[in-house]
Amino acid sequence: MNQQTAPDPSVLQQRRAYYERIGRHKLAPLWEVLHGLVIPEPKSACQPAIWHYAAIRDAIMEAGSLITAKEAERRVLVLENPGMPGQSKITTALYAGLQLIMPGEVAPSHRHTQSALRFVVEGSGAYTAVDGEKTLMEEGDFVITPSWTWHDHGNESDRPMVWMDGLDIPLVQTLDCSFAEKYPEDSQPLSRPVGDALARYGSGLLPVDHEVRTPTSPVFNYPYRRTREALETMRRAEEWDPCHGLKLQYVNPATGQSAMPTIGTFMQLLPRGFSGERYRCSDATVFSVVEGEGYTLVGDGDAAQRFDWSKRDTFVIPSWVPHRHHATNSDAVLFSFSDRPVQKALGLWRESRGNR
Ligand code: 1HN
Repeated sequence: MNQQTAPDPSVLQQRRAYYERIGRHKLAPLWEVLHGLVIPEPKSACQPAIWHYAAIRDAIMEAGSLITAKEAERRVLVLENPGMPGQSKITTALYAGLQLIMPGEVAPSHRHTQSALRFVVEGSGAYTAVDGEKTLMEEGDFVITPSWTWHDHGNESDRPMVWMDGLDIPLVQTLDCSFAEKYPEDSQPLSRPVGDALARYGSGLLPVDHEVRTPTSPVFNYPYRRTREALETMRRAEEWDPCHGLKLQYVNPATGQSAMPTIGTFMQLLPRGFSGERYRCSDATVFSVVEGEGYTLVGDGDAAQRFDWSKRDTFVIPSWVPHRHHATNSDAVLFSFSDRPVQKALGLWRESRGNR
C-alpha cells in the first residue's frame, strides 16, 4: 500500500459533514473501512486458550448440585474464548462447552438446525439417543447429532459423565438459520437396537440400496476403541508427519466427506518424545487431550505461549496462529475439531508448514 500525505483539516471536516449527510440515506463510505475489511491475513478476536480439567472439574460437578439437567435443559459450562467474552464462542465460527449428566438424569429431547458433536471426556455408560437409536458412550467416543434430529441424553450408569459439546452455533447465527423445537416427551421413542447404525454403516459396508439424503454421516458413534486401534496399527509403518504425528480425519462412509458438513473432526497420535514442526491453518482448532501429556507452543519468538496439557484438558488455537505440538513422557492422543469442511467447500482453506 502506498503512503499518502494526510489531508488538510478543512477537507477532513468536509468529509465528516458529508458522511453525516449520507448516513441519513443509510449510506456509508467504504474507503473509511476497506482496510479493516479486506486484510492481508486472518486477524481474529479469538485468542489461544487452555482449560485444565483438574482446575475446573470441581466447578463442573458443583453445577450438578445447583441445577438439574431437566431444569437446565442442558447443564453445560460454556468454554468461552477470552477474546470474545459473553458470545458463547470458542472460535469465531464454533461453540464448545462441557456437559455434565448425573446418574439417573435425563436431558430432554429436542432438535435444532445446529449440528452437534459430543466428545466423551469422563465417565462410561451414559447414552445419547438420536433419531430413534440409542448409543452408549465411553471415554474418547466421538458422537454426532446431525442437524434437525431429535436427541436426548440419559445416564443409567452410577457415575457422572462429562463430555465436550461442539456446535456450529456462531456459523448458524451468522447465516440466520436457527430453528429449534422441543419433543413433547422427555425421551423420544426408540425404533432400532443399540449399535444398529455402526453395524449397518460403519463396517466397510453399506445397505445395498443406501441413498445419501443428508450430508451427515449415518454412523453417529465412532467408538474410541476402534479409532485407537487404527492409530496403533498404523504406527508400525513408522510414517510420521513432521507436524501432526499420525493424524486421521473422521469421515462419512457413504460419501467420503467429513463426518459432519460444518465441523471437521480429527484424531492424532504423537509418539513419546515427538517434537512437531511449526504449522498453521486458516481453521481455528479446538483440541481435547485423550491420552498422555505434552505441550504446544503457540505463536513465535517472544510472543510464544506454552500450553502444558494432559488428559482431559481442552485448548484452542485461533486461525493462522503457528503452533508446534510436543509429546513428553508418554504417547499422546489428541482429538480436535474445526470449521475446516466449510472453508474447504468454499475454496477458502489454507495451511502452511515450517517457517512460512
Ligand atoms: C444442545 O442441544 C446440546 O443437545 C448441548 O446436548 C449444548 C448448546 C447450545 C444449544 C444447544 C445438547 C447446546 C445445545
